[in-house]
Amino acid sequence: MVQLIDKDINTIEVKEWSGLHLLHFIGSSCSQKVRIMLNLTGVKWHSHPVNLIKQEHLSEWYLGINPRGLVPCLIHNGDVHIESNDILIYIDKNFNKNKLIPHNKLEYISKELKFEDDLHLDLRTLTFRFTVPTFLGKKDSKLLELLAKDRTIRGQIDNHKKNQLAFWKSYEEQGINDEQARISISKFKEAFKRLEQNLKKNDYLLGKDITVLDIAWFIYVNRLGVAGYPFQKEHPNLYLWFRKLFLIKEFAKETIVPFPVNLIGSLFRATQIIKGNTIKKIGSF
Ligand SMILES: N[C@@H](CCC(=O)N[C@@H](CS)C(=O)NCC(=O)O)C(=O)O
Repeated sequence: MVQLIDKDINTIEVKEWSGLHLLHFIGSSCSQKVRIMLNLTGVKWHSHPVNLIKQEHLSEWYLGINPRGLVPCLIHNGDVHIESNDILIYIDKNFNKNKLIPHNKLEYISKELKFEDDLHLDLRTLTFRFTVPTFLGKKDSKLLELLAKDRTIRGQIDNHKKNQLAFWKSYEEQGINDEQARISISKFKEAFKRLEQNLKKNDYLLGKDITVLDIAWFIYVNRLGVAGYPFQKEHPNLYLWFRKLFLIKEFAKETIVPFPVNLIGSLFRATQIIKGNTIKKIGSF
């Protein structure tokens, strides 16, 4: 669980916030994941949008709450929780009557969520290669310097952001090249083959009931579907599972993209198809 300790938090006003607060961005996959969880529990929460396009997550104010400069972040009665998967477990433990983590499965689920989180940079790689125009994706160098400053998580200098900084530096210099995209696609192909196997015999990833694993992977499949990953052809059970979850309003609601973003995305993807820059082509599907 990544719950910050007192001295990690530099934006001290949040320590006074009572109730449940989520700092999040509409189009962020990790935020969508947590919002689906909150929708399913029905718990009341306060919304604090953090606009990633305006790079508000790299402001001194936000870095004083989440030193990693990432959304989402959950604040419960002044306690600050980061890392979306840890937040899912926290919500399930503290607010959820209809448990989405069966009591004897916490260890297994935690391992699987770690596996999913380890693919997050690959998700970002494919998102930024296939769904976001480079001019929109680039970060302000001054803000990256702010992010690079040493800050602590649970009292220790946090090295977690080194990978992120390396990602943004490389993105600034050369965008996402074919080789980077291929590596990320092949990791997902392997991960999805395993999920496909589970779904041959089960309705959901862990059996007959929805668990947090379904929430976590739903979001990845949604994002990669937008990026053009051919789920229906490659992983038909996963495709049907996604469609089934999409019929549940608590899930569907979080995948809606605001009109201007959707329009820019659609135009970008259309030009990429014309140029032959598609996930199908790069991934040799
Ligand atoms: N492991 C983190 C990853 C969070 C993450 O990467 N969030 C993305 C949005 S989905 C973000 O804040 N990106 C902003 C950026 O990298 O500048 C979690 O699960 O919370």
